[in-house]
Amino acid sequence: MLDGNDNKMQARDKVIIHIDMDAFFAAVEQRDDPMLIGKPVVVGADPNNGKGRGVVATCSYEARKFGIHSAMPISTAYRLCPHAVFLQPDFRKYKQASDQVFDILKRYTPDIEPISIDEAFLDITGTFHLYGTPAQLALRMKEDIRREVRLTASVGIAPVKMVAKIASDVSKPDGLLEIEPDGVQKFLAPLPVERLWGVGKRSKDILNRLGIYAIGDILKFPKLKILELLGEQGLHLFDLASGIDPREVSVSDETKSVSHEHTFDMDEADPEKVAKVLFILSQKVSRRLRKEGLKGRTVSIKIRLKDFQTFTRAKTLDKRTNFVGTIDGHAQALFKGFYKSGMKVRLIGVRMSQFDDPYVADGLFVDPGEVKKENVHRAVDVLKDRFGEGAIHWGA
Ligand code: TTP
Ligand code: MG
Repeated sequence: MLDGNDNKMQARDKVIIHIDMDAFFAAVEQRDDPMLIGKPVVVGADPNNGKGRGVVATCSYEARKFGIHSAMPISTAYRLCPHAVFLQPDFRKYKQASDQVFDILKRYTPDIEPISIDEAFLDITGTFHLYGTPAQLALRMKEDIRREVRLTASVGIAPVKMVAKIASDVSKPDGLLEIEPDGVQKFLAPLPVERLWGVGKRSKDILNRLGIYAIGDILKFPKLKILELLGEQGLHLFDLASGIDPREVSVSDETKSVSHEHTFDMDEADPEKVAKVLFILSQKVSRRLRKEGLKGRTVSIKIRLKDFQTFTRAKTLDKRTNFVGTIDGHAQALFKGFYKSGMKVRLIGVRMSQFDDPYVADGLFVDPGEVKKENVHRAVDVLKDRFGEGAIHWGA
């Protein structure tokens, strides 16, 4: 039963972290080549003496002083600072650093929402006390990243996502800023309105015309007037300006996978038979990935034994794939590594995960061999769609 005090209890404040690596691609390049430290470094398309097409991916803080920024035409960047060091991106290196960083984040909470290759939200409400305070947790996390990955990150801590994100942004680079629940309004008030989520160029112009430049101005304005001019979004703005943002840190990693499993009619003691089933499952996973336009980087297998004990083994690849040979090759190797004589397998499964690398577009590395292989896979898919799974078999 609830006692009479319960209705006086406050909803518990969440503690949310937003973490974002500083000048990520450029920082990795500076880390790996000490000659680049302290210099303007621009990572992006080839500037080709100012005639290059394409854009800047990012640049070091030294290059930002010249006005260079992400998504700017590389020719403009060249004009602004011809003596900068221009480098073409090496995505594999960035992905590796990113994986290391995410592995560190996982030490501090399982509630992680990856946003991009260098950015994530963490809900540390239930774990920060293990490290003292939220700020102490954040400092340790930053220190782990500095020591193990040799990069700097900026961290914002706040009771809601939007404020945590703004806090990490304004503390950059190598920053740490905590906004406590009762300090949120004071923190937001002087910031320009376009800092609020959802305030783009159009809303900003409308607000500016009303004399609203700072977030604090919104709260002083008649609500009805804003509603009239901006509709529903106007009301939402009042909430955001007051620091109300109900969005939760959404941990969606598990849904981002494609898997197939098989339960044996009788527990299987013959590893050769299990291997055959693994191959069939790998084919199904491979095909489903292509159907959904996906490529995964982590192959895992699930093994349930006679006594219902369940195990997983995983391998993360250098490159994303949906090719059956690659998936099956790793699945088989994982199973071989796991199997011990006398085991009886009840269930076996194959899963592919880790699909998105927002900036690691496959189009950047068009390899004719891969294209050919891809076409063969598609042709087999078409036959199987038409004539059934058994219509055609992959050779060894
Ligand atoms: P950001 O975190 O936006 O930028 P950043 O880490 O380089 O710098 P900051 O210190 O301001 O956070 O993006 C992370 C990486 O994503 C960036 O290093 C390069 C890549 N990227 C692009 O390739 N194109 C883009 O337009 C942006 C914004 C980023
Ligand atoms: Mg960043």
